[in-house]
Amino acid sequence: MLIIKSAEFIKSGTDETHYPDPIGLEYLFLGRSNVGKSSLINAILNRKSLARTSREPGKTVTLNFFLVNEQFYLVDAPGYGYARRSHTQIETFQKMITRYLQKRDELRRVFLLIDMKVGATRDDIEMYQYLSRFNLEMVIILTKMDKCNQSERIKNVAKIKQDLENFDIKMIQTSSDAKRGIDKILEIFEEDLHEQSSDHGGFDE
Ligand SMILES: Nc1nc2c(ncn2[C@@H]2O[C@H](COP(=O)(O)OP(=O)(O)OP(=O)(O)O)[C@@H](O)[C@H]2O)c(=O)[nH]1
Ligand SMILES: [Mg+2]
Repeated sequence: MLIIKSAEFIKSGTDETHYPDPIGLEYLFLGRSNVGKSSLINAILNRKSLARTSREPGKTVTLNFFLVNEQFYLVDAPGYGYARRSHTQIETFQKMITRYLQKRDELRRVFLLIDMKVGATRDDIEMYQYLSRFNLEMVIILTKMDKCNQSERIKNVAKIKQDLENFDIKMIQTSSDAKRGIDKILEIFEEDLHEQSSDHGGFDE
């Protein structure tokens, strides 16, 4: 499993003039406000509060770039579906994400987070459908699994698949609080890194 040797916040920004120089691999974390994006990034990186988290939704307002092992970036995004955002703020958010998805060639996967207890909201379904129009790999992360018992988990997974109208999609159940499912995400990074190095051939002497 991938070992996190270093993790640092590099910068935040809203458009390509602010993105850091690409390093080849990048992952975007998207999801409703309060779903647990920043908490998950901290759990992955094994850091208490590198990414800022809050009980108050709307904590993250820009794309925040975290450099990991000097090998890839994790990008924390603001949440959507936050009722107290104005129409203009929603539009700004949508433009920011669209631009990022169009401009950032290094984006390897989007992790779309859905609260396992709450299930897929209308906004989640719309975001999923929107992302499906891009040629990208998506992984659904179900968050806060500690809030569900075993039978709720089974029931809610089935319901979310049904709501997304996709029964084959890759879903990973996680809890940042209980540190569960994090290893599965680390495995994905490791596989991607491995694939990337074999793509480049073995003759770089
Ligand atoms: N029980 C439980 N609570 C969690 C978990 N992950 C996050 N939370 C809580 O959910 C709240 C929101 O977490 P954040 O990580 O700030 O959520 P976010 O998606 O980054 O929110 P925005 O930045 O507003 O979009 C906090 O109170 C967290 O403590 C989890 O795995 N289990
Ligand atoms: Mg956040």
